[in-house]
Amino acid sequence: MRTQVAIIGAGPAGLLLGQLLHVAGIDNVIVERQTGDYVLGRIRAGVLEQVTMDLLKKAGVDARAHAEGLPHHGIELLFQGQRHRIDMHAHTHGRQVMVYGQTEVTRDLMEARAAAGLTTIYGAANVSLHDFDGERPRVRYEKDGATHELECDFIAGCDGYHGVSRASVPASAVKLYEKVYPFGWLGMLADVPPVSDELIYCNTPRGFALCSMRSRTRSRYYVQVPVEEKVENWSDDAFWNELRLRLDPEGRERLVTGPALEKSIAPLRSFVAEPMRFGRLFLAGDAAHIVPPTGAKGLNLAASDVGYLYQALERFYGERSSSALDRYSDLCLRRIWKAERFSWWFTSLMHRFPDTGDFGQKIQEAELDYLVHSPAAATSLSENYVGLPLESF
Ligand code: FAS
Ligand code: PHB
Repeated sequence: MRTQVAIIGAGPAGLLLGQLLHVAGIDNVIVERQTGDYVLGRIRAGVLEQVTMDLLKKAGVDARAHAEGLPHHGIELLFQGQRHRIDMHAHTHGRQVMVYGQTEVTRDLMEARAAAGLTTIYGAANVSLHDFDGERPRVRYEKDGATHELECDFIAGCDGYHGVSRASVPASAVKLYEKVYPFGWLGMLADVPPVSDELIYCNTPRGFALCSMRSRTRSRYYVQVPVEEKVENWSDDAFWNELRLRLDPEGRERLVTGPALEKSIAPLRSFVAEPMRFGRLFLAGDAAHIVPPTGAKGLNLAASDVGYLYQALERFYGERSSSALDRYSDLCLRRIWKAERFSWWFTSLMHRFPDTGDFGQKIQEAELDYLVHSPAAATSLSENYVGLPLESF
């Protein structure tokens, strides 16, 4: 089989790239090791930046996000038992975020891809990448008891943190930066109305908590737990009781509980692989970087990588120019490192660390107090949270 761009991974990065390339008239095949249902079953992100919404529109898949998503103009910070609203819309002269689950983004992209009759190989085993340092890269995989080979011009490694793409690059050719946090997020998804109209980020003596949502009838909550914690140790009641202890009186009053649709623990890390291009292999999304979810950047960074990559490939096929491809990695990394900084800063501000101590707690509270009373500080948080603009090639 032959295609112009072989995409490894059918998560949001791979699917969005495939759709944008299709719209640009560039043939592509996606090779995914799981089933489509497995990919849809992973509960992850919930907040889309305007940059991501713009890319979904360009891909022709933003209709349901606009119809069912919730535009949000602000967030609340809860600390010392008090809630404070950050009016991000005002601080960014009208920008907003869209609350719409990654699962739904993935579903919309999968349906658009199927409707366009594009090829997605699900259940591909032992995927391997070959000759991406030359002019004729190839992807091999096993399916239905046979080994298949996909010839292509380029490979897009959209296969996440544990994927094969980054692992196929010689260790000497890539520099890794990593910070692992000493805690995780225990997440709960339930068909109960959200405790508030906007997201609430909580800094409490018991640790961080986040009140989020997927719709007006489906809520997503997180509590910080020790990194060694096991999800089987947490009954639904134990989760709801812990969340109550981290909420303010109004939140406790309004909290509606119910059975978990999904409950899982996500570890937190900051990670970047540099560069993101190796000959004719381009990394995008979690294959190249991970952020702690505090700043809601993971999915959005995957989208912006793909936004840059599709434009660069469109220039290559349209103008036979490699100039944008040559700048891909630098442009992505400038946006990635700003998002890494914001996500690290917001995580450091909102969580209890083993060495936070009394002095560290006072410093966190002083910074939070400064944030909610200084327009300059609130503007800085707001412009990073709603998403920094994409640069031009
Ligand atoms: P993904 O990991 O989503 O997709 C990679 C795809 O590649 C997968 O389908 C995988 O099966 C496939 N693959 C892997 N190896 C392969 C191989 N060898 N061959 C073929 N296919 C292969 N971000 C937020 O913004 N907010 C959040 O709250 C949030 N919560 C998260 C919770 C968890 C538990 C995790 C793991 C991540 C979370 N993220 C969150 C980040 C997450 O949303 C990612 O940023 C997003 O999924 C990135 O999308 P992709 O880069 O497509 O990677
Ligand atoms: C979510 O709804 O899953 C979510 C929202 C905001 C975050 C992290 C996760 O910062």
